[in-house]
Amino acid sequence: MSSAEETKLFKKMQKRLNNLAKLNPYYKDEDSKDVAEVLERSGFSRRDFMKWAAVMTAAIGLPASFAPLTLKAAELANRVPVIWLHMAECTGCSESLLRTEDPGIDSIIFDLISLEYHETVMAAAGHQAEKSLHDAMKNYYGRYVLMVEGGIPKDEYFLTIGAQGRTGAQEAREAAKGAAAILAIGTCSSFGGVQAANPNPTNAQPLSKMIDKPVINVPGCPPSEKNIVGNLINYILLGSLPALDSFNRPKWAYQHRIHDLCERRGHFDAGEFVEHFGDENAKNGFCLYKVGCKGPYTFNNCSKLRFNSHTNWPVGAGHGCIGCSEPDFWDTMSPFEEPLGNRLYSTAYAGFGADKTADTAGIVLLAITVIGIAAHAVASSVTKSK
Ligand code: FSX
Ligand code: SF4
Ligand code: F3S
Repeated sequence: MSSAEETKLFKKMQKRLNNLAKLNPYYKDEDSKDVAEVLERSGFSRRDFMKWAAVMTAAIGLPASFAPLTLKAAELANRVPVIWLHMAECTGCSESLLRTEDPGIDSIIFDLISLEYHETVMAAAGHQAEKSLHDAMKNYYGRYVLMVEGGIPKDEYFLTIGAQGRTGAQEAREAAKGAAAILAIGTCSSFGGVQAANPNPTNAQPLSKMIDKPVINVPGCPPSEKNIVGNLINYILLGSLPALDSFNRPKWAYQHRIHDLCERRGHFDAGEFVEHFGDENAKNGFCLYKVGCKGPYTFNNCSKLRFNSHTNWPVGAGHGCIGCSEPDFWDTMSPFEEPLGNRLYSTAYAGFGADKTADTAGIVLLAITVIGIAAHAVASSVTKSK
């Protein structure tokens, strides 16, 4: 971004935040009125909040000078009503965000925003819950952010919700109508996920194939709390879609490969691999490629931002990346503890389908990468054993 573009964007965001500030906050009770105050009560100082804003600003790809805007956006998060729907999934995406043992600033902000409907965390149940969903859709028509977790069975009777026997697909379509922005949270909602894995008995589909409005995909099984909250903050700041990749994933989070920023990368380059889980090389933190790491073919920021308030991430914990933010990863990336290069590329990537012509170039590149990486692993073991 040139400095003139930066100034223009800064002013645009500032204007949007000023307009949001004029709206009445939606809050659950008097105690949760002021985000900054609640954070302080939870043991976070203003300085922690500012540090969080600096990290989030960098994470969403904005210059450091935008940190005060990120801070303001978090404070104004309760001006944007959110409806979160559950479809076919394991609730891991909600867990990722809300159930950390030691809730970080991300979880607290999310908990404080106007979460008008979220089956897992709302107090209401049954008819009362259904009523709050329909009231929220009516009262905030055209203004709410819709977040959907889970794949949606196209054979609709496989997912019925509530007393009226409505289907998940009906609910998603209806909620999408009045949404100002729509986020598919998790790989299930973004690409179908585990229930869409071969043979996909319920004919589960991504949200984007079940509604006719643009969807921002936030994949990961589950996505990190930073990617969930970061997308919300980004929307509050921008009020429009962020730059997306060919799978409609925000570029700020999904433009780099896991492999490119991995802490074990030096071992990969040096040809130092874990051969079996638990061996000496594993204890030395060597590269996990030969025990199945799919980091070279997976685009996400886990290696940089980690999970649970930056505590750790799969590769840090000693297991390879399983490619959970890529389309059809259950079929294309498994078996998860074997290198992809051991199998024929054509079998491994058959699942991407012929309709993805726009991504053919990427897939060809991926094929070359698979071959290149497998060759590197073999060559380096030969050199080592010599
Ligand atoms: Fe689970 Fe969410 Fe995976 Fe899916 O996560 S963690 S199966 S992406 O929809 O609940
Ligand atoms: Fe890291 Fe996996 Fe790449 Fe090895 S193959 S450097 S463990 S991402
Ligand atoms: Fe998923 Fe790989 Fe990150 S398995 S959580 S994309 S390290």
